[in-house]
Amino acid sequence: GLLRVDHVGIAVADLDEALTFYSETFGMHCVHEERNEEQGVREAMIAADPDGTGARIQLLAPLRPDSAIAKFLDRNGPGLQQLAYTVKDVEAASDALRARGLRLLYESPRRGTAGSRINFVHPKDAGGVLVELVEPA
Ligand code: MC0
Repeated sequence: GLLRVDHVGIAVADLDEALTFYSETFGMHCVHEERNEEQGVREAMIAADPDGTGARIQLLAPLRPDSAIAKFLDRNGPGLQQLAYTVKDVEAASDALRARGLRLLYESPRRGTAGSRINFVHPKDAGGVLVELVEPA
């Protein structure tokens, strides 16, 4: 099952600009940054609390025009794109949701942030929310 909210993902056009905005406006700081070529994103995890162990926000910027984030930005502009939950076992969690009739986007898990394993529930099967399942490394 789901253990907790892992992060909330926000689509942005430019990662460096967004990092500056969140830092200068909200005093949030970056706890992790990477490129994920398969997902076509440059992403940064940011946190409000000084030790970075509390809730995290994932800023997601497109690497390519055909990526999921580029399409989202074209359609909606910047804003909330996904809600991610931590799970212990992403395969088991995916199977349990499939058994309840939900469509998972990937047949088997793919690589997510910081070596995690991830899958997604189709937003049309989750009340209009793109739900990500994250099994941390
Ligand atoms: C699309 N829809 C959404 C949505 N994206 N609804 C809520 N939240 C979103 N983010 C809606 C569309 O408006 C459309 O509704 C319907 O879903 C189906 O759209 P579609 O045209 O069939 O599909 P696309 O091309 O819009 O793609 C949507 C889909 C895609 C979710 C399949 O974005 C995808 O594969 N996402 C998973 C990968 C991903 O998001 N990667 C970036 C984050 P209407 O009513 O108009 O029909 S990478 C990441 O997150 C990693 C690094 C990590 O956390 O570790």
